[in-house]
Amino acid sequence: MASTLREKLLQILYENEGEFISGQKISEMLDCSRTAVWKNIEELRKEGFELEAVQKKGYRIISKPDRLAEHDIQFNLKTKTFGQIVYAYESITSTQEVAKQLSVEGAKEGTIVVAEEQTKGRGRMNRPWNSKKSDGIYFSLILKPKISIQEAPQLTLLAAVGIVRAIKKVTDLDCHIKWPNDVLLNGRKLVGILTELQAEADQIHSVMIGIGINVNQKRFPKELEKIATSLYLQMNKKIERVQVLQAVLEELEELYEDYIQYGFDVVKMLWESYAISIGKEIHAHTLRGTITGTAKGITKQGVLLLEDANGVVHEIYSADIEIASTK
Ligand code: BTX
Repeated sequence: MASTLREKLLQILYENEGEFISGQKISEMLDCSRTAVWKNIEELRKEGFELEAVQKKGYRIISKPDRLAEHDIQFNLKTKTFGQIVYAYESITSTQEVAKQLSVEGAKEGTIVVAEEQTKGRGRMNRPWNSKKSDGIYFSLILKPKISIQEAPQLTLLAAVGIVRAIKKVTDLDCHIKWPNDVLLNGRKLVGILTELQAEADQIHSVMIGIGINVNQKRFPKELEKIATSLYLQMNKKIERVQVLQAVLEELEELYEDYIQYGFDVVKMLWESYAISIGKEIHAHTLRGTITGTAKGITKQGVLLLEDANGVVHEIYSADIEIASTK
């Protein structure tokens, strides 16, 4: 909801995108002086908005800064609940931490927490997630599904499918999924997904899906150079992060609604169509050691099935996957 004069002005400019709107008309709509309009226009310019002012015609928006603020995310967002409540930060430790706190306090399903930068962004097993300022998308989505704890890993797979589809829509790039949570582009990690639960006994209170998408990084630190990629590195041009985030929220909501209504089957089928590991020989590095075998597929719970050389099929609940061959 637009509240300050600046936000209301921005909303008017957005709604008239491409067209001029006179200072007089804006001042009438906002019930303020033309000087106040002009002052707020200057404020927006300082924030990085490019605004054209032409005598007798008025103002119009030329370009907006690539930032992930509440208003930018919600403008033209075609969802019912996903992203309709936004907590946006310049810099925080981890969006997952804030999302957890918010869900304890009763945050609604679909609420998102987004940050321009994370100082302690993390992946699974507390591994760090590189979250450099303004280059990537770092956000957490709060869900309250009525599913069992055993079914929760399905949501990681659902998220991966939604992200692949959203990236295809915005960039026409084809990503692949490596079980359970890697979205790869040309064999390199483009996206990381971290699913965490708040639950009691077998009852889920909330699920926090943390998503990190590499968008405009031009380079990565040395340790990630060979394993990470960004949309910029693949396309050689900057991509508007808001556009990617909106597409991700829209795809996720659509899949999630179907999932809640009809179950995991559709997600499973789509997931398998994007997966690169199925049918290949892989090493599954688990906490209890490494198992090598052929990836057969996933179960209805989203568990990976791995057949070893002796024909024994292992159910893999959590592991890092390394593809051993391309046969
Ligand atoms: P993961 O454990 O599968 O991957 C973590 C590993 O990925 C790291 O050890 C490192 O090798 C590599 N890595 C680190 N940063 C990047 C990067 N930017 N691009 C590619 N590879 C990288 C993946 O965990 C789950 C990551 C979730 C991140 C989101 S961001 C919003 C939310 N908040 C938060 O703290 N985490 C999630």
